[in-house]
Amino acid sequence: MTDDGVRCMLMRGGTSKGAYFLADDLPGDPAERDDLLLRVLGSPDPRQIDGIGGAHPLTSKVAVVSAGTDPSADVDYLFLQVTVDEPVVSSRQNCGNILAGVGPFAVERGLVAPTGDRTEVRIRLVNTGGSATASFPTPGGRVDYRGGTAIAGVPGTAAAVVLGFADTAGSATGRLLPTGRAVDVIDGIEVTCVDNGMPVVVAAATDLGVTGYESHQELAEDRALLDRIQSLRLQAGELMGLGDVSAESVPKTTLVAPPRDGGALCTRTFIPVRPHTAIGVLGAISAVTAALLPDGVARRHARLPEGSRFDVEHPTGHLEVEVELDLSTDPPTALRAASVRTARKLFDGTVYPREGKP
Ligand code: NQM
Repeated sequence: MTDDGVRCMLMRGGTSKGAYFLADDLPGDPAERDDLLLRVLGSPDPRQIDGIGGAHPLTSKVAVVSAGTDPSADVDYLFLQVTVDEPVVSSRQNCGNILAGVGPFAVERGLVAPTGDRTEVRIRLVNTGGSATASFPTPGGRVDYRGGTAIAGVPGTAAAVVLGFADTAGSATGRLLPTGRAVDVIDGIEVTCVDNGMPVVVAAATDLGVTGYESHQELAEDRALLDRIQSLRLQAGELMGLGDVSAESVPKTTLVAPPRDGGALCTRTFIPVRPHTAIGVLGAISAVTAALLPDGVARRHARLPEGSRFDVEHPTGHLEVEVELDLSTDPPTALRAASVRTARKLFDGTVYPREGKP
């Protein structure tokens, strides 16, 4: 950090956008760092007008990257969710979309040396202790963001970033089934609380009076529905051992319905109360995990294919994830998960935080 500003790279990671920093470019003290990030992104303010945040949870994100502290990882990645309209910075969740930019950023900043036409970076997920690998093209020793891979919710195509995950179970709660059950009843509705990379409350859309095929906009305008989602997640937070989650970004809620476009499951996700325009990567992995539980709520609505690849339908298209569970253990054991994303460097430079208190 200099008196004038902070070195920062703005990147699109999957269907999200965030400010990427080297840990060394930020204050070491977490309270000072968070204060700075609120001023960089422009929070709290519904428009984030005086910062670089995009006025939506999907575009109010931060990645803090440093050299790996453990020999099993090339880099450490701390994800921070900056609340748009509250002075809150949370480290309580992972973000698989922002993760897609972490490997390319590590190469851009010289933390990791490229290894030929493709480079694989081993990433420790500092928030939850899990790990991931990201593989992406680096022809001639430079990250190449161009390519032919399309992901729903992002116009055009870009280079594939192949993500693999390990140790996802119980990311924020310590358990794949944080309540110890595949089904709980909250507000008279059956839900499945699951945490395979992301703590998620899964319920049938019809139990909340919607079809599950609404657009993101229709859901955003349904105040009564959003109030019910908030009530569900507040109670689920307690049951999942997360305590009072009123100011937290987790758990998310995913409403499910039978697929209607060739997928395995149709989803509408709330982060934590605003509707997601698509679905998060680890959110989708957790929703599929819920659908694989023989007694879970989502199973009744899913059309599960053979094998471990699942096409998750969401408001703007499809997200394919791979999920492997061992259902012969009690509770089931998460074996591995994977997905393909794209990422793009948008700008690299110096960001100037607003003065004063957030
Ligand atoms: O679940 C949004 C996103 C996410 C999280 C959120 C994500 C994931 O789409 O891995 O990527 O759940 O807040 O960026």
